[in-house]
Amino acid sequence: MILVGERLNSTRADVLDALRRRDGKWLLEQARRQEEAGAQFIDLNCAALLDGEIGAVREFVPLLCSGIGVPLSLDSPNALALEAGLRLHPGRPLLNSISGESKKLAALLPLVAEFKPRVIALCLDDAGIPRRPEKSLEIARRLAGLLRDRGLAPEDVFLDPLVRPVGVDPASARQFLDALEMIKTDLPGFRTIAGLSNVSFGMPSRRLLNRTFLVLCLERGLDAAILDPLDEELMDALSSSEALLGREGAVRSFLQRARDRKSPSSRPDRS
Ligand code: THG
Repeated sequence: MILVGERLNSTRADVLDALRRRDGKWLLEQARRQEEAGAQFIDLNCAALLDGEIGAVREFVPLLCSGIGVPLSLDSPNALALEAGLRLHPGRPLLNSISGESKKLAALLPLVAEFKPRVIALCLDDAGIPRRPEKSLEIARRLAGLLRDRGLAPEDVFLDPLVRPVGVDPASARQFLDALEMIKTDLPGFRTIAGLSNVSFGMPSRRLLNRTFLVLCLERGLDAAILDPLDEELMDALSSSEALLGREGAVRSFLQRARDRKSPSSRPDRS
């Protein structure tokens, strides 16, 4: 499972505060902790700063990139903020996100062709987030084709079927899982991703719902997740599910996790 650390999101009060204070030290520390916990990308969303977003991207993308060993996931609804991030990011970030909306495609496809980032493609279009899994697949196919035509390899494309809150529509998680399975079957080689916590908006026991949803997604073959890697119960659910599903290297990782828990300060050596 490819993990995208979600903590540096300006919807969180502590992150918004740090961005406003221009506290690069705090932001970098959050990024490092997520990398240490296993995140392969660090999501950075500064959108809640509104007019200040692009300035924050220009300041913190270089700072974070110089202090961590993994690329960023540039997360914004604003194409200009994404472009600012792409221009300043060394190596290949994850562009979060493009979608089937015509305005997004017009603004972002040229940037994809120019920078060749890895890309999260949201399965929604000008009509919104589909309810029917067949419609999600249709959008996924179209986006997969457009991104391939811009020079991306399938493994650089993360298709996100977008889960809606289960409190709004009890069928939403099931529809997401069905869309996920159809995409996995129809578009082999492409990757799939989920932002788990959308499923639990407005509900109690959100972390329980999020981690149970992760297990269901794993069973259908989910490749990547945007999550909080510092959530130990979530990471336990991930580790045990991957071991039980026989994913490559997962039993060994599960055993390592159990050993680390017993002796958190002294990691056993490999002899
Ligand atoms: N798909 C893609 N990108 C995404 C999402 C997605 N980016 C944003 C979001 N969904 C995933 N990221 C986050 C980041 C932080 C939080 C949730 C999702 C978070 N939420 C707090 C909580 O759940 O308790 C509430 C925020 C607060 O502190 O007020 O921290 O689906 N491609």
